Amino acid sequence: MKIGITCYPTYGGSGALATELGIALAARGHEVHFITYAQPFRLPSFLPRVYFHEVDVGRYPLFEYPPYDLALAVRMHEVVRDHQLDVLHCHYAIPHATSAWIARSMLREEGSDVKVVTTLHGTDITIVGQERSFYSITKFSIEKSHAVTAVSDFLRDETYRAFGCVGCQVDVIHNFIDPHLYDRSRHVFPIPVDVTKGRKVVMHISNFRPVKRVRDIVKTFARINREVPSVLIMIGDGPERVEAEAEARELGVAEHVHFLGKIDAIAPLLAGADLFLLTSDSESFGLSALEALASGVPVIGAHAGGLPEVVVHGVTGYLYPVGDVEAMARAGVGLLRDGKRWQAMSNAAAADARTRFSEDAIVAQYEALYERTLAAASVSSGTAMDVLPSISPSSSTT
Ligand code: GMT
Repeated sequence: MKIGITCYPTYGGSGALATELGIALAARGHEVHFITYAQPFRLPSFLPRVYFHEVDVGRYPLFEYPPYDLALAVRMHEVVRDHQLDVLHCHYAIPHATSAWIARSMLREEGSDVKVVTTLHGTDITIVGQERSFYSITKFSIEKSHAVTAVSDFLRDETYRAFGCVGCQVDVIHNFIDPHLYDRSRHVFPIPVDVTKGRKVVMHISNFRPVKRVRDIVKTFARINREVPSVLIMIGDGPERVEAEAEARELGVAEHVHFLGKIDAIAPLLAGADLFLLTSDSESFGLSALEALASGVPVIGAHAGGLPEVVVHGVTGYLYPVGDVEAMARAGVGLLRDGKRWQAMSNAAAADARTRFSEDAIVAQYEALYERTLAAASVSSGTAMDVLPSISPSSSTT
């Protein structure tokens, strides 16, 4: 198949997942075309059958807000037309699925077509998509996709609840890991020993947006550090980083908290971690938590959104109510002090991640979805909406 993938190229789970999917599809013989405004952060410079098409928004003095969605639609239209793509796979509903709908409308005017698959990742449904400014276009764009997937049961149910849905179909296809890459025995931990000084390594990776509650990460760590000599390695960057730095200073642990910034290759870092923290307000899946588990790192975090579908409480980690940093820290201290229990949980985490979220099985689910969508479309000469029933108006939210 020839597949176009549009995602946010910036540091974050949806871009990471979309890129890993594209790479895996190309390895299985498909032709993959990334269409976005910058090279996705996890995309290496060259891979066979993988192409990158940059969207140029240009500059025009009249535009205080350059219309990226239109420039994206134009690029999608060109790439589908010039490379005869079968499928446009949009990751994160807005504006990607909206632009795909425009590109498809242009193609149909010319007598050709493309199938649109949209994967919902999280805040496109739970936060941004429910804002008044975006609610109706999010709903429209989901409805106009030929197939829609969500990365967790939680996110599928939240889509039905928030956008109203009678008889519509959102398929759950979970995020995945490459078991070979996230194997702690394969890596050398790149952090110099004079940083850790024999201390336990607690880790967090995110884009430091408010939803991640990174101050709770520091609060939890500070409590752990009182009982167990440890360091906190913070990977990523974003608007709440300064708050996290301030929290570390206020709690007197700044010398043990290391902010490394945005790092693409996280497997070697996870391979040296003893504990991973994810304290988000809401987390539709928690790809970084899955990458930690696959690396044999138990996860402690918030019982929020789809995270309980990834972390098995008491088996591969521990989950507590959002904001309960005391309970999270207690669980962390107990685990870090008990080597035997830690090893059992580390083994269980690595095994469970491989059993339920392995790349091969999950990429095959996407391939099957593309094939179903193309087959359904080929027996139908009608509109996109003939393929799958659409979300219809019922409950509202905002
Ligand atoms: O939805 C977002 O906030 C963006 C996205 C990202 O790019 O970071 O994160 C979401 O998608 C990831 C990949 O599917 C999930 O693992 C994250 O849980 C999810 N983030 C939230 O729900 C906050």
